[in-house]
Amino acid sequence: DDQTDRESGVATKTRPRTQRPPLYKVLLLNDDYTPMEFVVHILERFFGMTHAQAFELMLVVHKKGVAVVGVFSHEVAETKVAQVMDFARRHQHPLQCTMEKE
Ligand code: NFA
Repeated sequence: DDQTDRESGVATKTRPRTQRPPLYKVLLLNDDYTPMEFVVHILERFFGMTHAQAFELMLVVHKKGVAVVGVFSHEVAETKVAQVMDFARRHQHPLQCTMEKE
């Protein structure tokens, strides 16, 4: 991390770039059929939100069409999406959950 100028011999500090793994946004999409309370339950169960937090975010998705419900590593984001999609399918709701690189 110390760089020495070849001509002057002056040492200067360069900041070593720290590698951080990419993060992924998990998105929840609105639809006309999934019950509001089911969405609230998903946000509590898989995203660790309180009932109040979950209700508030469900309303954002309902009103805006989509919202970020969390930001995770690729592996964790994939797991969250799979858990939501599987739970929705098992309850025969059309709820959609996707992920995208931040
Ligand atoms: N729009 C749905 C309804 O009115 C509720 C909903 C919210 C669905 C967020 C999906 C995501 N029942």
